[in-house]
Amino acid sequence: MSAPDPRATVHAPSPSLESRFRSGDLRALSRAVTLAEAGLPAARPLLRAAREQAAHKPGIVLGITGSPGSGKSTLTDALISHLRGLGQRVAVVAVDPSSPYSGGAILGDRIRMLRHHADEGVFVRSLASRGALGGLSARTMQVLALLEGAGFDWVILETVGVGQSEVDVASACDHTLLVLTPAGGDGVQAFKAGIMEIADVIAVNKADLPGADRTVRELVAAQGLGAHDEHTWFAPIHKTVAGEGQGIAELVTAVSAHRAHLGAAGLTERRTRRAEFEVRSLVQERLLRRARATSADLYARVARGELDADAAADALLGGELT
Ligand SMILES: Nc1nc2c(ncn2[C@@H]2O[C@H](COP(=O)(O)OP(=O)(O)OP(=O)(O)O)[C@@H](O)[C@H]2O)c(=O)[nH]1
Ligand SMILES: [Mg+2]
Repeated sequence: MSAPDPRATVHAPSPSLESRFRSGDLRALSRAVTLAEAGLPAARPLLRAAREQAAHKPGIVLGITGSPGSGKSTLTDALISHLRGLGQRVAVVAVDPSSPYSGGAILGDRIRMLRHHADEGVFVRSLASRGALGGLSARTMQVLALLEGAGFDWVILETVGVGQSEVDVASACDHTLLVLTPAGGDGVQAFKAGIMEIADVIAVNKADLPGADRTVRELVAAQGLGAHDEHTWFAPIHKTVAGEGQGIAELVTAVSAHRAHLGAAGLTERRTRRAEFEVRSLVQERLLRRARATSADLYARVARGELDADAAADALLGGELT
């Protein structure tokens, strides 16, 4: 008999990791997050356990998006303080510090949020992973599921408000908070870019700067332009000054109102959509990995006209070459 592969034993889930995770042990959670982030199979039973626990006691999984510098991190920090004051446990995932857009900002974010570090009711983690198509990675969604399963009442995902991840956030979370500012026609831009459609709640942050009221009026007007009926949810719009904690209670109330609007059926629908998005992302990631690993010869044959691109794609997907 050959010796056991040491790598297999290092990452094998000890029976107690799952039970410690289930009992809300923060070290076990930390370990689970690390395993999930690395995409290791040992994370799978923990992910199932997390989903099972969350089904009994769903948390509020809130995605925050908005253009760079709009104040997402400052708002997140204010939300942590406010929610802690209400006795809620809060987990935060800040995504994509590797992005060229966020520069070194994430470090500042972490330092700011570190003031909560001694608080067992707060968990902050930043993730570098990016999805195959530049949006959120399936690993990020799994980390959200783990945090929720660990019993956090609120799980907040702060994304870089650029490109695909800005839109993905709505598929990865139960509720989406869009952060805009009075500056530079932010609201009109969001409307044009279709970002407003994914918002369940809107913050007009930096309301201490001129133009906040006008921005709110423009947003309200833009909301009225979209198709709607008596069931349409109009994202509540609140002015905030994140650094001062102004408007934060109103945002929390608005998110809770959206949860009530969704109801049990609406929440199940969102959760199914989240799961679908995660599975689809995994499929994309795997297929692209396979496509990248494919020998250049396949592509050379397409380039020479010996094979058409559809046939090459079929071959990659494991189908017959036609
Ligand atoms: N005047 C004013 N400044 C604010 C407010 N909220 C945040 N800021 C400032 O805006 C800057 C950017 O804030 P962040 O919270 O880092 O913004 P962000 O959206 O997380 O930025 P990225 O993660 O880099 O996209 C910081 O200098 C904040 O202090 C506000 O309500 N009013
Ligand atoms: Mg930030």
